[in-house]
Amino acid sequence: MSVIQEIRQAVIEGQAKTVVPKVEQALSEGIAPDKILHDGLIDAMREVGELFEQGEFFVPEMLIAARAMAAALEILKPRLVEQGVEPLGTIAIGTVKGDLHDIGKSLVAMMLEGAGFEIMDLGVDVTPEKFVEAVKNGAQAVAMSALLTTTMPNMENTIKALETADLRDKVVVMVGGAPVTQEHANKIGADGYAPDASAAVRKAKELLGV
Ligand code: B12
Repeated sequence: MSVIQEIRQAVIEGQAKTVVPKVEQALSEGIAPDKILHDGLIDAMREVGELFEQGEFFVPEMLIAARAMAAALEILKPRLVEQGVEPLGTIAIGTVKGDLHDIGKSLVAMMLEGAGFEIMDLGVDVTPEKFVEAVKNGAQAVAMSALLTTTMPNMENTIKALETADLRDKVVVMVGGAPVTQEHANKIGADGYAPDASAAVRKAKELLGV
């Protein structure tokens, strides 16, 4: 089994103690951090989602897999985030109200930071009011993540709250997360959508003109 496959397997089994030295090993073997991320970690979470759907995994298994992934991300973060000199702009990012999934959101935040943006990480379960507050505090863009079909409407609610606060035309709104699509972004009046963290960086640069 290759070290990438071992990493993938350890995340699926939720073995944080195995995954950490394996990621270190992969890095010392010269494997690119984004290969470890995509082929090892992200692919493992996709598999975990499938196992959950098939009724083979339950919430506790998803949770320990997520913890193993988070431990691995801690090691990869310095390798993925290269310090930009001048901040390109400030982006407030969060997972919408009612939704506690934070891995994808944190990954997008990490990559945006690496590309030179200043990040206000609002965390998970973020109310429309908190996003509005962040814009009042200087964010030029709002990036919302949702992983549940039941919380996707809170993206639209946040956009409405920005309109009510008379801030909608002062801020760029980006959305993403596994169930979110370009069509959905268009429907709710977001400015942009991206399917993954690297595409999110490209989209943020395009929308902010930097
Ligand atoms: C890990 C996980 C959990 C963990 C979360 C731990 C954590 N700290 O995040 C725990 C166990 C807590 C959990 C709980 C639940 N979960 Co869950 N979970 C997952 C799982 C397996 C992986 C999610 C993940 O981290 N993926 C890896 C990351 C890297 O991918 P990502 O989030 O999609 O992010 C990428 C892109 O989408 C994009 N992106 C993400 N955000 C943004 C934002 C912007 C602005 C942009 C541009 C791009 C972008 O870039 C990211 C990086 O490439 C998914 C399955 C799946 N395939 O998605 C289910 C899944 C999302 N969960 C699901 C469910 C049902 C639940 C629960 C309701 C289960 C329950 N009965 O309690 C609860 C809900 C809790 C809540 N209120 O939020 C369902 C949702 C079904 C649906 N249609 O709504 C899924 C799809 C599983 C399934 N197949 O049924 N879950």
